[in-house]
Amino acid sequence: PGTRRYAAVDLGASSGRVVVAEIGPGTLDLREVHRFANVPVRAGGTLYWDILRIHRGVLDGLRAAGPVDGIGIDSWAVDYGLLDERGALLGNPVHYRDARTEHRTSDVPFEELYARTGIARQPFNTIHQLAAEPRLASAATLLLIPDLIAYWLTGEIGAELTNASTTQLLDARTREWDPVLARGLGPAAGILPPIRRPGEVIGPLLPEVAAELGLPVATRVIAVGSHDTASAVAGVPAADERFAYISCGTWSLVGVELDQPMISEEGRRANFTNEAGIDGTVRYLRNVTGLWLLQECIRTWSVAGDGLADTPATPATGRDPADVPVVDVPGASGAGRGTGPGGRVDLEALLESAAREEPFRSAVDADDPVFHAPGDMPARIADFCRRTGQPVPDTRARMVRCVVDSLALAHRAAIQDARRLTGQAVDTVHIVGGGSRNTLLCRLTADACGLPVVAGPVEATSIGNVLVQARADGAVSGTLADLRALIRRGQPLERHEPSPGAEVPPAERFGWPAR
Ligand code: ADP
Ligand code: LRH
Repeated sequence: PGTRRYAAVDLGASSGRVVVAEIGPGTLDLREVHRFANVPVRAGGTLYWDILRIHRGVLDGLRAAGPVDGIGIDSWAVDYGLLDERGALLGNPVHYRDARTEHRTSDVPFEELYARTGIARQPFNTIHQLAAEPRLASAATLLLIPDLIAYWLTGEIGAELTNASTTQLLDARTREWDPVLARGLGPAAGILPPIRRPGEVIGPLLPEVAAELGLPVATRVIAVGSHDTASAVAGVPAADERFAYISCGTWSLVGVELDQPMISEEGRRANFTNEAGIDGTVRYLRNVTGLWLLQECIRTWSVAGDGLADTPATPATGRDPADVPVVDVPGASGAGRGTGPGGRVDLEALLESAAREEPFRSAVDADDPVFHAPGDMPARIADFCRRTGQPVPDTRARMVRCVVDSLALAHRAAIQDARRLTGQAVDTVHIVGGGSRNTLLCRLTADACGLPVVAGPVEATSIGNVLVQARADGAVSGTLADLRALIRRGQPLERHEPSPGAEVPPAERFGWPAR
């Protein structure tokens, strides 16, 4: 029983990474071997993922990983590629932040969609994107992003369960495609591939891929929780069941883990979703607009250049950042540094100055749809504050403070709702993902919730990914709780107690309009 090695391919909306885990009896060691920016491209008025660039990043990462006992792939949810009948990709996958679903969504009433799937209302859910999809008539197969990468590696076709649940086409109870919703796709009903479950072997590498990567042909790709949030929640180092989690990156996915879907009118109104988790669990959570707000501020400031070092907060160049690619974020060595064309926006320095600003001077409703599309986020935040009679953040530090304060309020609201809707006791809030590095946000979330926050691991998603592979391969055994115990033992975690006497104002104080 020596050490076994597994590669996690984790594709986030802001960056992709390949992590190698060495797993021995009771030990888990991780090493990031490759990281690349995930930069969407606008062309002909549509916002696309640069899927071949992403695939090249995956191949480079797997080459750097060297021989492994398994490869698992996860990514952001809902987006897909379409294949023709010969297996060729029909154009670039469209980004879930593209505007096409503003004009066209599924005809099925939301109440019925929720009753069948348990999935919350999001205009970008796959079922809605398909209603706005012009390429459907030529498509033979739909593959979600991790399934598409797995297909290019192995030639095998399937739809991994956890990510399939985010399409809003899956029956929440049977965990198979909902036959009525699938028939609603009309002639395209047959494009949905068979469901595969986390832990199933997808297949060995195609010989030509193995040769290109310098890996043995027998190297297997194993299905994991291919929805990044499913792997992240599996990677939460919870000690018992009394926890809530925040998977905090581009989005904050805030909720609790359940054994069964909970489909209620109240949950529907509160926009809580029932996504499929590992081992039959349900991720009962709300999508909170997360560090996207900060990412877009930084991108805007990078576009604006150097003239705006600290004040004013809004760019003066007149260039619309929506037309400029998302900045190159984390390099393997400088994770978290927003380095734009000028490389001048330093996230950690900004957060330090934000921490010195007056708390809760102004705050925005992070989930307001005005913040969804790429664009000039500082201007939108300023406008929101102006419209709601709040002081407009007039320096970068104040703008960042406003974003972080707003996210802490949104975290509190979602955790309160999750507790109220499920009756689940919550003693600890776990924050995992890149946002667990944001000490200010972790601290304010602890204060707002009045609960201790355990921050880390940063790479919970990759950890959840490799542990599901390792268990399928026999290198570890046990329940999700056993896997979590392994994480707790080996990973650096930081605990933030709520500060004594901290007062976080109620959201009503900020005068937001009802949505
Ligand atoms: P995704 O998977 O959605 O691409 P990540 O989980 O990688 O997102 O999180 C990325 C975010 O984490 C960044 O946008 C940034 O706000 C935050 N982050 C990363 N590194 C740091 C850091 N050193 N300090 C503070 N925040 C950080
Ligand atoms: C986070 C995430 C989230 C989805 C969104 C589209 O990366 O997968 O769970 O809702 O991207």
